[in-house]
Amino acid sequence: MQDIAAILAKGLDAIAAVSDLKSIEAIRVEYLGKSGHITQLLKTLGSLSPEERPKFGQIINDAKETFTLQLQSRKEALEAASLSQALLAEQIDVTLPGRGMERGKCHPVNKTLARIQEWFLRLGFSIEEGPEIEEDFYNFAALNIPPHHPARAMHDTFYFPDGRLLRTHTSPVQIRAMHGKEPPFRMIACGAVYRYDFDVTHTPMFHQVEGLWVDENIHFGHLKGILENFLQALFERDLTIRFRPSYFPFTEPSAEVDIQCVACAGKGCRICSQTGWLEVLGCGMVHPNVLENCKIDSERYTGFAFGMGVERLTLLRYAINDLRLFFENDLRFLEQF
Ligand code: 2NM
Repeated sequence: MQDIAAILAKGLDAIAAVSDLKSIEAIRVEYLGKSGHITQLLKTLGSLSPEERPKFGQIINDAKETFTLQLQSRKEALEAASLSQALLAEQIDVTLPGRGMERGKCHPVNKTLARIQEWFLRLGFSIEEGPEIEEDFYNFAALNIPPHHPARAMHDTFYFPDGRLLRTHTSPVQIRAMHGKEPPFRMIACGAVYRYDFDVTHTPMFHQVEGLWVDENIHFGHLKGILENFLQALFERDLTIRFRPSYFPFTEPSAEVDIQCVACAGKGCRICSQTGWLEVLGCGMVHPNVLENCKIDSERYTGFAFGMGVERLTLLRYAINDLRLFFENDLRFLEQF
């Protein structure tokens, strides 16, 4: 009787003292396992007389039940404590304010593009769009660029296996807009163009705006007047402009347009390579072959056209010295416009 009471008392003390789930399992094994203290007590029953056996059997079973109940409730208490500790450790405060998204800004290239578009819209030009994946006819043939012209070489043009290509300029948009229709046409075509070219001053994708005015009696004077006014509005100053003879297959005559250097006002600096001039666009009178390719009567109609690179104009407008900044999308750069 004393043994039983002592074993039970010791067991209950051990349960009360335990503070983790691993130790509680060790105690269960120590008392209730195959050779545990209480299991051993039950095994002694066989050596008792038949008269004593039920009495001691009852007492040992009561002790076992008391022990088991205590063990179970202690285990549950420890499990509950460990769960609430885990929940506390993983607690997050869902009411805290978020880290906050940084606000986007209009890209400087888009700002320049918007400004160009507004100016030409005010003059009654329409804005035309077209596909970036083009056919040879619209990108080259219709523009009087013959099959073996160097501009078609693999080194300038991204070709698809089926012979289509990424447009190298936005003129195919204008060809599509004119083809088989009757002038007058007064439009600009804006968008991404692609050339196999990548260095400090060239990226394989950039943006162009090309303009076109076709009607009866359109002449070079209209071209000069429009472009001079446009460039003065874009750069917001009374710029001096010059036209230099040039060559494009799709215009005749052709010219390149320079503005007086915006950095040194024509005195000569690094930006203008000491010339005092910056080349900003190409232009000319639309070649009669181009009009005929669009089924337009080149005896009756004439027109002028021009093209410019939006990235280049943006560099000059904001005095940015590195083209790569446009493509990195670093907010510290973009936030400045
Ligand atoms: C330029 C320079 C000169 C041009 C020609 C045409 C079209 F479709 F009407 F023939 N669009 N744009 C043109 C003319 C583009 O970019 C430097």
